[in-house]
Amino acid sequence: MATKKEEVARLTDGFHLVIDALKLNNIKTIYNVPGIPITDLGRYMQAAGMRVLSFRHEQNAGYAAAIAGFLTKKPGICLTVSAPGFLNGLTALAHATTNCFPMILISGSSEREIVDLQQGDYEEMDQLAIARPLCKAAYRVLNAEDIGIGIARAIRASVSGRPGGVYLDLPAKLFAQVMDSDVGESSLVKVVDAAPRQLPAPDAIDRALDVLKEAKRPLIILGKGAAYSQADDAIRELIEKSGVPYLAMSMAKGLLPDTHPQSAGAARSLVLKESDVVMLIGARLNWLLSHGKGKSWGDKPKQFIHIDIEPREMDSNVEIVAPVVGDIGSCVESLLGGIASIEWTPPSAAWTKLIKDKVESNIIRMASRLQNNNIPMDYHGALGSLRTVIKERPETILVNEGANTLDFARSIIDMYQPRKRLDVGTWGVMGVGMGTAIAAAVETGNPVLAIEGDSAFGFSGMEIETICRYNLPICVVVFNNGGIYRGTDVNPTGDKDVATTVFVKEARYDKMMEAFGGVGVNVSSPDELSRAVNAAIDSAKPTLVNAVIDEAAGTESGRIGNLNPQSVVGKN
Ligand code: OXT
Ligand code: ADP
Ligand code: MG
Repeated sequence: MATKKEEVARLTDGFHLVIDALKLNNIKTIYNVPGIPITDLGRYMQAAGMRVLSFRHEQNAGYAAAIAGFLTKKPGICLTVSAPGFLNGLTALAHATTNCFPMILISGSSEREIVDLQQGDYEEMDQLAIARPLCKAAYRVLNAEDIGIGIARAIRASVSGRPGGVYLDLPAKLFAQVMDSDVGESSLVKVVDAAPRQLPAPDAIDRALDVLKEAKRPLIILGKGAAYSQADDAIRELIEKSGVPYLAMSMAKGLLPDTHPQSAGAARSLVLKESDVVMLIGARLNWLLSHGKGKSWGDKPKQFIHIDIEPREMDSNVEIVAPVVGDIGSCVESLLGGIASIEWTPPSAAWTKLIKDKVESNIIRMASRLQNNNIPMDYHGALGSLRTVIKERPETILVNEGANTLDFARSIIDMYQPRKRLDVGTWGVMGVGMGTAIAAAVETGNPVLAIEGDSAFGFSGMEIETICRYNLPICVVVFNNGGIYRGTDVNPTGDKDVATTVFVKEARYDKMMEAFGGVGVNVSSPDELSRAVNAAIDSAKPTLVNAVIDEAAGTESGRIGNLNPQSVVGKN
């Protein structure tokens, strides 16, 4: 007869089945905040050799998981406790879905029987119902023998087709369910070809090439879907073989170096207005591209060729004359094949010269402003020095959030390698900074430079303890202008409360980093800033540089002030 010990050794449970299912699918990094009912799950995961990174707030763990998904093409995993922890993670899940990043939010939950009768369980909440409208798919597993299938479904849903966020609900009871380990093992599923290639139809490729070759002023727009697809070589070849000028959306910068002769980045307004045919590769015609509305060159409305994996994206804002539905790698390869088989004429010299002249004049205009060594610094002086840091260290991952801090950095700092610029994404959300920086360091091992507005930093600032705890090679630069947008607003009533956009004057964010054993530096000139950041990257030590910026520099809402509604009755 088997002893009690031998009998237990033949058993597995919900905790271990979750771990085995994730490991079987090569998922080994978890971003989490521990607590009931998942504390032991985190412990067992760590004991099983997984990397379990604990954050100070689930939203930041969620943003980390979301960007891990973008960087790796595998779902980033965020693990939270029930109701409040789940809700904290939910913003990040919705952000992942909005940005088309694969992520799985796994939350423990309370007992179904009590939740459904609303009898007041510990952290009672119908989490599955709440998550469903905010993600691509939502599943709950009630029985341990379904854990393998549940995790397989979540993985496939997150990465196949248009990537996005998936919610997986694991009730507390599930973890302690016991079963024979052989049966448990055979219930696990290794997902085969989680994101199958989706080949475009040949006639869609022919149609796209017909439109493109007739263009007098063609333009290619690369979006973050193109960066995500990791079809870097094919995309470069398409741009160079076709000779078509291109514009990189923010997180697609660096797919080809921003200094590439065909980059129209520094002539953005011109090419958007003056082009007649635009080929979108992994970019949506949303607010960031004025919904595709606006002027075209010539008599006809602008024509769009749209490459995307999601068929419903076509015609979402304007007519798409040549939809190309498929994965970007396959679509771009097919276009290259098509170009090779026809007589391809590159765009006219008149068009490329028009762009080149505008690029050159904008670059010259900007260059003089970048040289200044003003104290206190303005955005150009400070970013001019950081632009050189990235030029000399192109493998550095740049994380960027804020309003002016974001908008100026996007145009001033050239990127040279793919997936090195990570920012606020489609929603323009503040608070992604520290979670993004942590995941970027963890997933790639590269140095990370996070350029943060002082308001933006505040949304996730406590995670600098996490950065120090894991000793990550992250240098955070806080652009400290004492406020949201600017630090100069005054309360019109003259009351003792400061204006709504103003923070404590002369705050020292560097001291926060010192409190956790990291390096804090206070700088007031571009030269000092450059020295501090280079030293931080060389040392690979967690560092926070408090960069004092003129509180009067910058504008309300950065470059999107036009989106602020105006009062018809005027100001008080
Ligand atoms: O073509 P033209 O001639 O026009 O020139 C363009 C380029 O061609 C040229 N350019 C170049 N010139 C020379 N050389 C080079 N290399 C070069 N490259 C480009 O430069 C110009 C500009 O180029 P750009 O930027 O490409 O073009 P443009 O026209 O600006 O692009 C349009 C957009 C829409 C694509 C672009 O503007 C964009 O991507 N915008 C994103 C904006 C965004 O997402 N903003 C964040 C949200 S703002 C607001 O919502 C904030 N909040 C509210 C809040 C949020 N967001 N979230 C949450 C959870 N709660 C609240 C808050 C609280 S921001 C904020 C905090 C702000 O305060 P901070 O202290 O953090 O920050 P500071 O403002 O710094 O104080
Ligand atoms: P940006 O903000 O940079 O303009 P968007 O987030 O608007 O980019 O667009 C990204 C698009 O890329 C989405 O419509 C998404 O469906 C698409 N996409 C993501 N991955 C792929 C892929 N591998 N193949 C094709 N399209 C993809
Ligand atoms: Mg600010």
